[in-house]
Formats: sequence, C-alpha cells, structure tokens
Amino acid sequence: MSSSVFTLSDNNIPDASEMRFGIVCAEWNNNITFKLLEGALSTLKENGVQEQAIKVMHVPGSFELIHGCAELARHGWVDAIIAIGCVIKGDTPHFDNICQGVTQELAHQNTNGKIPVIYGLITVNTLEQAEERAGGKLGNKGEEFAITAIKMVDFDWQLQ
Ligand code: DLZ
Repeated sequence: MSSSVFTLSDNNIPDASEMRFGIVCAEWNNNITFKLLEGALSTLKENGVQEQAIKVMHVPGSFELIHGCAELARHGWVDAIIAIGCVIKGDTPHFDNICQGVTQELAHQNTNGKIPVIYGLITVNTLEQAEERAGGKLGNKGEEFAITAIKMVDFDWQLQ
C-alpha cells in the first residue's frame, strides 16, 4: 500500500466477543456495497464477534440508510451500527443531495442517539474509484468500518 495513503491503525483492537453489531447495507451499487459488507462481516468475526451477534439489514438506496439506522438503533439490541452505501457521481445534483442528506442525518444520529453509527458511505466520482475501495488497490473499506465500530463500542463501554 502507498505510504501516502492514511489507514486506520489495527493495533490494539479491543476484544469484541461480547459486542453486538447492526449493519445496514444499501442495495444500490451492490457490486460495491456487498463487497464492503463482506469485508465488514469477516473483520468483525476475525475479532471475536459471534455470528448471532450481527444483524444485517438491507435498504434500497443510500438515502434509506437514514431510516434504517434510526430504526435499528431504536430497536435497542445492538451496540453500534455500520451504515454501508455507495454513491457514484452522475450528471445531476442527485449525488450532492444524497451525500449531504445521508451525511448530515447520520451525524445527527451520532450526536443524539445512544450508540455510534459508523459512516460507511463511499462517495466517489467513478465506479473505478469505488472498486479500488471495495477490495481493490486501496483495500476493502468495510474492514476499516468494522474496526472503527469495535473501537467505538469499546469507547462507550469504558465510560460505563
Ligand atoms: C436515485 C439514486 C441515484 C441516482 N444514485 C444512487 C447512488 O449512486 N447510490 C445509492 O445508494 N442510491 C442512489 N439512488 C437511490 C437513493 O439512495 C434512494 O434510494 C432513492 O432516491 C429513493 O429514496
């Protein structure tokens, strides 16, 4: 990997064997989002998360991540949620509307909700850039989302 690319440290990943996670994954651009989902799932399991401690929910598009994450959080069973989506820039303002809407609302849920919501929205100009981040030359960002989720649950648990 290029030294100019910043990556999350995977040192000192907390024990995740007692943690419960929700993943909300958008079906739009699922050639990308399902790879990110696979990366997140395998990393959670590699770090001790039990299969039955992960709830995966699908929503149609990235815009629906907002409602999906809010409802899953309200359900109360999980310690953190990973929101996975991929928005690829087109010729209309739709890209900006979706990116802004989802980003603001997930940020709002992070501030006002009880559990962390991990921002797994890939926003790119081209399909190639998305592929680079979903198992391509920049790795699989889903793995990074999973490690972030584990670290944030540990953060919350340290405050209890
Ligand atoms: C409509 C739309 C468009 C044009 N592009 C994307 C995209 O690149 N990625 C994505 O996840 N979803 C896209 N959508 C669908 C919207 O997220 C949403 O599902 C619809 O606007 C219905 O609310």
